[in-house]
Amino acid sequence: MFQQPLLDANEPASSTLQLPVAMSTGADAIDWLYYFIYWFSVVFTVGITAATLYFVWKYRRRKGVSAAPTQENTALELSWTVPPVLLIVWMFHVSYSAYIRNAVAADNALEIRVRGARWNWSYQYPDGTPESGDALYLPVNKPVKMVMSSSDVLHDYFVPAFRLKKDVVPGMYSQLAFTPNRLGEAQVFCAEYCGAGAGPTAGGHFSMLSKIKIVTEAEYEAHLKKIKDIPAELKDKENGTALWGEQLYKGKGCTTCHSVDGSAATGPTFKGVWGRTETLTTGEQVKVDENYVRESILRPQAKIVKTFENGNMPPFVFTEKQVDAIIAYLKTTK
Ligand code: HEC
Ligand SMILES: [Cu+2]
Repeated sequence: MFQQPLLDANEPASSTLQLPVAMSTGADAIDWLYYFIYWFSVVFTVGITAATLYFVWKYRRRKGVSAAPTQENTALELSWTVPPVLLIVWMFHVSYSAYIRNAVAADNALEIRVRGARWNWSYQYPDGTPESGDALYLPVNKPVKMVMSSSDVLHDYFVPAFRLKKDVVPGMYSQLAFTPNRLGEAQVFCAEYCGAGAGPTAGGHFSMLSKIKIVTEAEYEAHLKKIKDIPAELKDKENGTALWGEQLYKGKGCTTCHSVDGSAATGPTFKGVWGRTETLTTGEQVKVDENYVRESILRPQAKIVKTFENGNMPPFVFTEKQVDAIIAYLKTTK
């Protein structure tokens, strides 16, 4: 294994001029390569430009001097062909081994399901627990394998701190393997332009952000335990379930398509949604009740509300308790 010593977020950051702090084991090899190629390009660009300018000056047109015919020079030609080819073959070899190191997961890797949808990332832990916040928690120094898919269009999972980026493609799985080795937070972006929403509250490609929180094993276990249940601070409150539902509504990206103030967006407003009668694309009428909301969240394409045909709500993964909480919240958004 390519295990590196455990680094702490409080230690001086090892970010360089161009790259953010490296937080995974594969990152060092990538950084080395990046800077090698960078300086390689700098040296040759400067060298070739300087030589060109020098020769332009040296062999400029002068009165009474006529150009001598150029001759073949095998030694010179070999010298600018063979060494660069060898260098490039060697660079390919080094890059390919760094790539393979990041493409093959360890046997005991923690398997995380990642779903991309316009415009949020959602996660599922190995035991099936969906991540309810906007951040994935991972224990430090444990190999991770991400199995990624898209619910709608092409996305791209990009974690600069890990030096990793992989397309997330509808209709197939893609994978990422890494071992986070530094406590702290890694920013996640979508690196594939995946559209823009309509309406004032609508999001877009730019808002498809997420975080990976790298924590100790104990903190990871505690977090998993916590997200399966209603947050402790809401437990004893009278309207705790509805407040939890509100947290989920805000934390899971529902706000990008659903308002609670009646304003138009990609999806129907949640203002007065409970008990409302919706007309579906089939012409059928349905009353918004527990079963309808449940189905709308877990299988959004089953019943489509008329005039919202193009909204394309992605399916969400929630526990039963979380669905109950959202239902409780929607009863309150009058
Ligand atoms: C990408 C935009 C988008 C996101 C994000 C989204 N929805 Fe939707 N939602 C829609 C659209 C469009 C509809 C209407 C079409 C349909 O019924 O599928 C809809 C319909 C619904 C309905 C039925 C509402 C009604 O008036 O009939 C519910 C309930 C719902 N969404 C809940 C949620 C929840 C909860 C979330 C967050 C966990 C969420 N949605 C996130 C676009 C979205
Ligand atoms: Cu995207």
